[in-house]
Amino acid sequence: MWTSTFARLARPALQRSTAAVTCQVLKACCRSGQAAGRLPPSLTSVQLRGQQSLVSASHPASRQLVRHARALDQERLVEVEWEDGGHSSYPFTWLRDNCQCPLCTLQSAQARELLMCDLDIHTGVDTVEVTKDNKVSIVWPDQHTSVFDPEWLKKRCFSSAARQSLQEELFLNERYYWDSTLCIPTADFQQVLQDDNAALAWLLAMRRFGVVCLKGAPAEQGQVARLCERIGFLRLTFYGHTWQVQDKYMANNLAYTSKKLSVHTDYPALNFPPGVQFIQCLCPAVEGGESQLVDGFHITQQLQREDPEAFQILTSLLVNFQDVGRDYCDFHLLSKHCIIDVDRDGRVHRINFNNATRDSVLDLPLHQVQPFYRAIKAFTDLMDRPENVVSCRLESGDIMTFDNWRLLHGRKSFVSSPDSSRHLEGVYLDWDVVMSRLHILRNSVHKDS
Ligand code: OGA
Ligand code: NM2
Ligand code: ZN
Ligand code: ZN
Repeated sequence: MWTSTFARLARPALQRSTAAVTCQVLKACCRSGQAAGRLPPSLTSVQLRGQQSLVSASHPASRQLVRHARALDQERLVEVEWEDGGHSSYPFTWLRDNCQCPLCTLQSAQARELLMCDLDIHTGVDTVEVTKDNKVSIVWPDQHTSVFDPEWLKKRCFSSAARQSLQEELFLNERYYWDSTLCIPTADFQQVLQDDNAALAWLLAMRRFGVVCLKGAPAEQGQVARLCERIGFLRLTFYGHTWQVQDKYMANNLAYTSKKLSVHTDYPALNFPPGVQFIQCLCPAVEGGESQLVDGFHITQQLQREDPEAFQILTSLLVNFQDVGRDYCDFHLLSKHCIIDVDRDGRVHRINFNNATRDSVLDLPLHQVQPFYRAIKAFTDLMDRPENVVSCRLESGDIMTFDNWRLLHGRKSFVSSPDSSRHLEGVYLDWDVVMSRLHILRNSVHKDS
């Protein structure tokens, strides 16, 4: 089911390439622990500008009924038996820590008021019972009473399967990897601004595929900022609230020339690079300037398989970046990153790579310099492999919205002409702000459904 849904969204230009896309996507799926070939249960389909798109989203919590609850004093667990015969266990300490009563929780902030100094991490329980309205009520030795909703408890079940599915629902870390056969997902700018369903579909697709192109925006300055307001707020950097990509005299960045930009992530000179980027075409080049997109997570997976030594080097050696100049104000940025950041489980988390701002300062012992170059070269060779690159020509008004921690993007050189000069406007956001809007949209869309 999910294969065909994906195939419709990422409709390959050529029929013969369907299999390749499907294959890549399934591999990515497997990596994140998802069974291959099945649509994750949390995904449903909606229409997005005539195309099928994947929209999440976890279903609203279904009604849970408790059949029985009891204290296991030896293990210091409350065991809940559900109506369907399943069981969940909750540690006494955790239950006391998370009492939802107005004394323990500041309800207006959904914040814990109970202090650590008042939490007895060795507490026992006096009684456990299921109330008439099917809640789990616990009386503690000091006669404080906690009452827990069954849905609230079920969601927080400690079993490995339940934790995995809740973490996926909360953080949406499942990604669908792609190659040159991707048909860039599109959405309608006006719909995204006006309709919560469309906005949710847009953000979910950006999270999962790393890129969505918005069509139908007026080709005038201010639209990317408007789009940020739809989400929350933009990320101010030394290049300003929004920034103008144009061929500029005495450019303070390679991007502000008409030269080729090899694929890169933006702003690794910041120690916390922007997570999301919107870039709108206000005026395309007369000649040249085509965009290239590469799925950085996909090529990282390829590198790990094909050249584990290079992968090891790029995930462990720190590279200096620098950015010096004047724009919003004067700046002199220094940072250090692994080119490939992985999380504690070894899964790729962020790519940090812009060849233009990679510093000539290289904090490596002599014997590591050549191996380091060999590793970067292996990685950039993968970036340049035609089967990994999606090329497109932005049309006037188009807004590319993408995951700047994952996507590598670049452009061909272009011919500057005095009467019609290429002009793009861009803006950055943090993933925290985008994810926050995503969670709110998901809740409101579900409430209405
Ligand atoms: C940039 C950039 C792309 C383009 O400004 O960082 O990647 O098409 N621009 O000019
Ligand atoms: N611009 C486009 O890493 C970078 O320097 C990316 C940033 C100038 C805001 C370019
Ligand atoms: Zn309480
Ligand atoms: Zn860029």
